[in-house]
Amino acid sequence: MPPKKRVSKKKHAVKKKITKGGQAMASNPQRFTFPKGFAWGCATASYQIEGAWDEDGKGPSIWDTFAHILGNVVDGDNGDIVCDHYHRMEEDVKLMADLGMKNYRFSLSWPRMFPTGDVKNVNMKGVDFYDRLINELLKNGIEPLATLYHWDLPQALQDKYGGMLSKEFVKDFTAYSEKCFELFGDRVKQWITFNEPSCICVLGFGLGMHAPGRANNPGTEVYLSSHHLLLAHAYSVECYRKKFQKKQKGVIGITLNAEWWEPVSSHADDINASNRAMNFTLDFYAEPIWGGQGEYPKTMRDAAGSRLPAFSEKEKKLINGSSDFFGLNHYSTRAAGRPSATTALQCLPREIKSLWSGMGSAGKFFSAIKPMVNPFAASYFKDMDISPYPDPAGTEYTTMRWAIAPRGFRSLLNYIHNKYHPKGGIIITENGLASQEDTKEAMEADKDSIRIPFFKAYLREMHNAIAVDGCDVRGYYAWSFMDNFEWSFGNSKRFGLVRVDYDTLERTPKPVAHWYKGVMDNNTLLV
Ligand code: PNW
Repeated sequence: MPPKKRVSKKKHAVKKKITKGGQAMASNPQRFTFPKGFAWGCATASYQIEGAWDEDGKGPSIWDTFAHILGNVVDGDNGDIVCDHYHRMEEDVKLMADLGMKNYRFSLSWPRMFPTGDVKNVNMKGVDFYDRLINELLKNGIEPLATLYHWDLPQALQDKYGGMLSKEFVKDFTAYSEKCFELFGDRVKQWITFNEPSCICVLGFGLGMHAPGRANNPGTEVYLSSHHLLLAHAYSVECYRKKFQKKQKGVIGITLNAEWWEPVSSHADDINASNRAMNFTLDFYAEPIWGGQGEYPKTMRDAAGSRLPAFSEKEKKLINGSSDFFGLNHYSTRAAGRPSATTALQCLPREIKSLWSGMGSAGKFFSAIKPMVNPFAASYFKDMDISPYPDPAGTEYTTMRWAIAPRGFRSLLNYIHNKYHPKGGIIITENGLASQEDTKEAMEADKDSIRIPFFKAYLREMHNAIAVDGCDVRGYYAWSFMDNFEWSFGNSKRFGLVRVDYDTLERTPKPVAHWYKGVMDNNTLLV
């Protein structure tokens, strides 16, 4: 059979399975109701939607710089305009309200408000934008959740001292966050310090796939940037708790990203490898905060030695317990196995293929692959010491090539609940998928045949985790409100509940948006 036909047959088969399942249950749908007060909503991030990258006094961010270098982003896309949310904010909030959003997670752009990163130099037009956004949300009955840092560091601080590689970053981030609490804390009652430390540090300082695009010292810089990030988080939380929390009555936490890692076989070495994968991705940041000791995981300290900085006794006390809830971004499940020459040879082609699809150019690709394959240089990847495999159940993949594996979501929630018992519960601050929609017509005709079943299946597993397993999950934010700039993949991956036409900037709700409204309105999933 020619390959083209094979692909379409496969796609068809998936659709059939899903439709059949949907129809079989449609006549007698099962209802899964979530706990009272469960927070439903959607999320975005400043650089991914705002555009207006150099307007009204905004300073450049490391993502402006990174995306402007040809070869860093697929198709040379960037965030200069993207969704133009900066100029269409009122219209977007209105659409959110129409689509039944009750909560909205957005991020504040540090360089829009403080162009040089220094809080002494404030750009009032930038502050005014977020003031208006927050007021508009509240006017429309939507509760704001603000992320202080979703990757757009002021370029000035990268130039001044290397950004997160310097301890100076800790002081500057804390000062910036304090200003935000002062400016918006009368209305914003939920704060997130950092979005996804692992993506920031591993992709930005290990693989060079994200700004600031460094991949030369993955054996030290991943650890150093992570260390400063965690300290900045801890000091910022201390500041909020000491100076604002009592009066403003809000909560503050951090969002970690994690895939669920399963062992590729029941062999003890493979089980150890999957545990190490969890340690190096999720626990790296979770253990210092929720592990009770303010320390990095032992496996990591053993593997990295002095390349992983240690917290002082004072810092341990500060970081331990420094989050009022556990923010979690989850997308997919993978498998880990013991490393060996044979498995490396088996696994590398797939890793290379998926890395390649996210790279703007061959040069970029080769610098990113180096830290993963160079057997001589110290690296975070070598310290982790696993062979990664695709999801063992071999299910379908999204257009990000991420496996659709809802059962992993339930396992991950259990892992976090049982290991950390986070006070304030777990809030899913992102979950969602990119699926292929080349035109508006194709998108409408397809009726979200991949997206709706994806959300149904993931929400069903979240419900299982809550109702059957007793996990304390308090909220869920779909990623994302609208199609946006997907980092090194540019505009090519569409994660939105709302479609954005990048030529006309027209917004069109996808079928999934109407379906999701039903879930939010009734606090109930019908399957
Ligand atoms: C998150 N991974 O990033 C970010 O918070 C969002 O800004 C982003 O648009 C969204 O997920 C979708 O990618 C991730 O490699 C980037 O597993 C990479 C991974 C996970 C999350």
